[in-house]
Amino acid sequence: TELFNHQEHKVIIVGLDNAGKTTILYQFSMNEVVHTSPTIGSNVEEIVVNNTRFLMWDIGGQESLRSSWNTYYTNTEFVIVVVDSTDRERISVTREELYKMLAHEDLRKAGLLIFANKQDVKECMTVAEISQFLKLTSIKDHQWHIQACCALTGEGLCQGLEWMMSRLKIR
Ligand code: G3D
Ligand code: MG
Repeated sequence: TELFNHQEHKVIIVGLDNAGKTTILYQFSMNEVVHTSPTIGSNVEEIVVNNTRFLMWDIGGQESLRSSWNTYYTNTEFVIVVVDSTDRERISVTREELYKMLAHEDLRKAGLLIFANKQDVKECMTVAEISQFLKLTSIKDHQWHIQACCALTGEGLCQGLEWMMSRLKIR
């Protein structure tokens, strides 16, 4: 056990149902794609990267569960928002949920990582399009970063983690 490394950074993974949250969490925890089923309730994994420990909570994204996201906010250091880049119809719902979260007192200091997932799918939205839809450049009171990824292959996921690690260092 790591006696000197007791600090754990709490991360919540949010996003609409089917965005790829569970697949990302499995990639982080096992480094392989496993069959996933819809998240009912929540799921938590501890991920250790270069001696840094993240406790990642995968929070269900179905409409009925979204109203309870705020029960997870206490002590959260990073919010990972997973976007299904193929889902143009629901990106506005994601935007609504995003700004609701950012306005929450308990997330005042949280960093925001957006995964533009499913980049392997032809004609998906690009990072630039998603940034525009989500009005990311208007976010001045949170550190944020958007990362293209494909949860199925794991592409882009490490870069997202690296951004989180880089934010920890400059605090
Ligand atoms: P959720 O936990 O956010 O609800 P899941 O989402 O992780 O359960 O993923 C929902 C579906 O999207 C799954 O498909 C999963 O395989 C698929 N998916 C996740 N990431 C990617 C990706 O990067 N590219 C593609 N093409 N598909 C992805 P199924 O068919 O198992 O429901
Ligand atoms: Mg899930």
